[in-house]
Amino acid sequence: MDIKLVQLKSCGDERGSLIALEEQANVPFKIKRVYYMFNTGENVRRGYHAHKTLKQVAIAVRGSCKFLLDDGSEKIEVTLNHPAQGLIIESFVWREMFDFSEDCVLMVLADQIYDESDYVRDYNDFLKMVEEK
Ligand code: T46
Repeated sequence: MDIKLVQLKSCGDERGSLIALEEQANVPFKIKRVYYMFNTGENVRRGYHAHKTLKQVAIAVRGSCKFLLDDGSEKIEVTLNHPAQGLIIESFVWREMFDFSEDCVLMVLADQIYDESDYVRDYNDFLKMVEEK
């Protein structure tokens, strides 16, 4: 599986750092939604789904967490631990997020508004859908 972990350009000076996210530039789609998760409890593992069409970019703007990405034939673990790293998550990739640091703020930019019907929450259904693609 091709893991797309992009390095986001940081504009730093003596005052600190700044990263700008721009649709169809360093974010490879039109941004329809932004959400972020924080205060994630110890040993929490979340996600456990794939999306039929949604594309996203995930950035740990503070702290760190891990992703398990699974395209149905390969599983890869990715650590996000820097605000200048953007993980592109394509559709039809099963994802689980875990090992959140106490201070982790995981921000996600998405190309669609929230739509429960886009989720595939059963792993066997996911495998079948990948096979039939
Ligand atoms: C994904 C991973 C990386 C909303 O009302 N609007 C939203 O935009 C989102 C994302 C969630 N919600 C509600 C639905 C649930 O009641 O927030 C609650 C938690 O969402 P969920 O259980 O889907 O969270 P995760 O961490 O399992 O998954 C989320 C995204 O839903 C998902 O698209 O790819 O983060």
